[in-house]
Amino acid sequence: MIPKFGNTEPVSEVVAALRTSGAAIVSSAVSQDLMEVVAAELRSGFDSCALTEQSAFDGGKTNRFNQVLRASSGAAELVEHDWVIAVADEILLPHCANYTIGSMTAIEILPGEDGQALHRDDTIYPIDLAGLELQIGVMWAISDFNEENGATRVVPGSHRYLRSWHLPNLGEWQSAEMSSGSVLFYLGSTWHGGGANLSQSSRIGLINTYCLGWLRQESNQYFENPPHVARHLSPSLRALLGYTPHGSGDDELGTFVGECDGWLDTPPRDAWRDERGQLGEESHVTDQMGS
Ligand SMILES: O=C(O)CCC(=O)C(=O)O
Ligand SMILES: [Fe+2]
Repeated sequence: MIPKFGNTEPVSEVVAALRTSGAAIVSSAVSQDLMEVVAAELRSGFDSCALTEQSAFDGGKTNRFNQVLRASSGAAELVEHDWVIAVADEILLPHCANYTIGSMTAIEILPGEDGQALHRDDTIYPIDLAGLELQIGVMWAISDFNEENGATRVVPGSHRYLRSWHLPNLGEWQSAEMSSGSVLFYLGSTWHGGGANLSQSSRIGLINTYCLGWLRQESNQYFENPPHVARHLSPSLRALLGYTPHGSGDDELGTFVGECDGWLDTPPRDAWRDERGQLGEESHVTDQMGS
């Protein structure tokens, strides 16, 4: 089963389940009212897709688009929701000073769509190390998700198989059934895919991925959310998009000197101002030797 939690349960239990099963659901993390707002904001984006950008992987009866923050201010609440930040902190911060959004994708699976090929999202990165998660996926149920309408299929425990090793049993997938306003967390290494929609109505979700801050983002967030868009967003959201450096001092990555709306010279959260990796000085060595 995909472990499922109420929205008042401790984050630590959700994170423990996510580490063990590779996926976990938090029910009713936000109100249905918010989801109705987001659904209305995304509508014209879905309609203008008109199934134009399809591939075998993306499906022939699925509308998808990025640039979600331009379409929906409600989505900004989802992207930096307390639950998401709490879970992402636990999974990603052990391996980076700060993390960023890898991609934001609004997905509408229409009636008649087939099941998507099961896959891992982290195969975009040419590395696979046991215990090192490169990214997490966060799927918000904008409509209700159930097996009939194409709820995301997840293979519990499949994150434990290295790519170079052997395949988990992909037949063991389970549907991430959840009500509108709920959220599915899954690891980048967890096998999953969109479900077949056998119902008469569409299944609508928003997947945001969050990756280690020293990795290249899956979608270019600076083009998706250029400075004139980013400047209207909160500092924490701008930081999540990458409008702040990773690390500090001589080890900053993605640094920028100049004028840019939205840029933050210093990451807005204490936890993100990390001194790890600073060049050592002789005094550090002698201090450690107790002299
Ligand atoms: O739509 C879904 O439920 C999953 C989509 C997905 O996993 C993907 O496009 O990478
Ligand atoms: Fe995926």
